[in-house]
Amino acid sequence: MRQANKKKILYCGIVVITLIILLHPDMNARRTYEYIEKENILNNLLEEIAENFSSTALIDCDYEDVIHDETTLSISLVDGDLIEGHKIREGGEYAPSDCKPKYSTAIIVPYRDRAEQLRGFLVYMHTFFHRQHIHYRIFVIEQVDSRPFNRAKLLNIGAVAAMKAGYPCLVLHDVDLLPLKPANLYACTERPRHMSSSINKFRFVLPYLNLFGGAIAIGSRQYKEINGMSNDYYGWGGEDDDLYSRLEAHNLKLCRFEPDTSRYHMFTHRPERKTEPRHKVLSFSKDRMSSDGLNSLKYTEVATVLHPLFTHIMVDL
Ligand code: BGN
Repeated sequence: MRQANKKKILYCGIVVITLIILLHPDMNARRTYEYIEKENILNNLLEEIAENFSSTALIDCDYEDVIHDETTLSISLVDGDLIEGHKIREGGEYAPSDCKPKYSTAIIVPYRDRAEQLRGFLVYMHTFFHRQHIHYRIFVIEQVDSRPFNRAKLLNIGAVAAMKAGYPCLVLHDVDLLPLKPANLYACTERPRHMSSSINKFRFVLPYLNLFGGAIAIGSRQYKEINGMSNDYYGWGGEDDDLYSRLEAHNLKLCRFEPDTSRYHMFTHRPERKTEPRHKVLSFSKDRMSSDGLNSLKYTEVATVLHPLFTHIMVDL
């Protein structure tokens, strides 16, 4: 075969393969995943306030303005301080005083050994929440033992504390993620919601359709129904996929907001070491879910401290 013909065949091959990759349905699905349209967001929210919480305000808070807020916050807020007179109560709880909030949300953050990131996260998040008119409290659950990090078990511990405090809605949130759009309302939808579907680290593209990690919102009742998360994932990865399979087993379909509203900034850090056992644990996910989770949660609470900006629960797993 002549050299020129060979080149032509090679060239056509590359074009065909590129087209197959680009036109593959999953590729498009990731870029244009199904989401709740803006005008339907408020109808989809679970309107429920924490037990024991009452507001003296006379008018209800308005959330139309929040979901139509086009602002993008600057991540440089992490280097600043909170405004004076911010009215955050000890333990990191806040509610607007000039209107009656319709939503109470517990933000649960698993944590170890990232003091500077946590400081930036707290300042940023409290500033962010003040634009949302919700009642919320930030719980930071710190693993104090030296075993590999167990994100899901820490989230279970936080969920138990938040439910005890009467919160009907849980947001499970990584400390290295910052929501960029105040329109991304931190309230629970009727279906569990994957909030961080558009992260700078993944070039603002959803890596795969069943991803259910980073920042998610789930009603306390639903979290109980699926027996929370698995306690068996030590080290990086898999625990969020396990959570997704629990939703699937309970016929709970996830939902998302549109990509532009769901934009997040992820702080860069050394990649965590990926652990091999996660593949095996994940393959038995559905067999274990009724006996591994909230109903088998065992740990030692070392201390709980109410800081000005957060509730700090220290645990030995
Ligand atoms: C996946 C991880 C998730 C992680 C996403 C995004 C696993 C399971 C392998 C059996 N899943 O690959 O935990 O959130 O990447 O980083 O590792």
